[in-house]
Amino acid sequence: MDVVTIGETMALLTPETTGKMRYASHFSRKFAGAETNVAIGVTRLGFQAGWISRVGEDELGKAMSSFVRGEGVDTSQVKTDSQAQTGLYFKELRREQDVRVYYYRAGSAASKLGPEDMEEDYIASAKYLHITGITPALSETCYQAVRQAIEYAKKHKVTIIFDPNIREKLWESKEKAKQVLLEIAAEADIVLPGVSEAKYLFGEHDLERYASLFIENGAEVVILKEGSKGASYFTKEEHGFVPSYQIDRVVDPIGAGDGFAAGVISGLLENLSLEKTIARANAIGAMVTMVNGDVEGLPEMEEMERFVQDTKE
Ligand code: KDG
Repeated sequence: MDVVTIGETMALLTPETTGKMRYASHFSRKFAGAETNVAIGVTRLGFQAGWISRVGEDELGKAMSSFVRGEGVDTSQVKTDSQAQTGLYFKELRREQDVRVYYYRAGSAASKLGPEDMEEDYIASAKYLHITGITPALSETCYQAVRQAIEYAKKHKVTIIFDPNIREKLWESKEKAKQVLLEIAAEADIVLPGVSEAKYLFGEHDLERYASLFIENGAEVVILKEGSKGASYFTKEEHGFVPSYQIDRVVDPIGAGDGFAAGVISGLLENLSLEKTIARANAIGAMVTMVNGDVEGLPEMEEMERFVQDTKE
């Protein structure tokens, strides 16, 4: 396995019309979750990804597992839970700059994930363990599952890549979110915060200071995402900024960060320089925003290369 990830995927319902969702009566049904968005992104680029999760023993759970498996992700570590349902989320596209997300996931099958669902050999077989800040927010057992996975990854020298993915609606308080996210960031080798997430975790600082705070906290590589501008990278030895690509219209921004993470993981798997890795990640993040759905815009390698050639930075 090139990368293993752990987390919840949900049925995603989006109104077929833009504007206030209260007036919508027709919805499209897709599937999405930050972790499978990344796993599918990596798989589409030609690498092997595995997903650890739980789904309900229901129609949505069955369709979701087949969808993720159909995309080529290994689902051998996905358990079916007869006691809990598959989670749902709605994405309301009010206007280009106003996209809202509503969760119906409390008590879902995936929130019952626990340390006993983490298979040591499976995690040890991966080159990268991808962790998001969403999974530990879902429940205490999910938090323990993440801790267990990190312990196995460290034992077997699997590189840990952490995307804070702060979802305030999932946390009981900002203090709790900060405490858990910084604790996990401290265990990670590579962290991928957005600038607003760095601000949430550390308060108002400049980019260099954010990077040194993450490095003092334990990370070796910090990639700070600056939205449509691009991203900066920092290690103890080097730093730089890589601009993103100019696109005419954003159709749906949700999932761009996961596309970015898939680009980072694939670049690192190919031993590209950080600069080339981030250029690829920027391209994939931009491409995801051009299509409705979290994973539908994720490119194959050749498509991504064509986009890079044809699009201005
Ligand atoms: O990054 C996109 C995710 O936020 C979306 O797919 C849904 O996983 C999701 C979540 O928990 O918000």
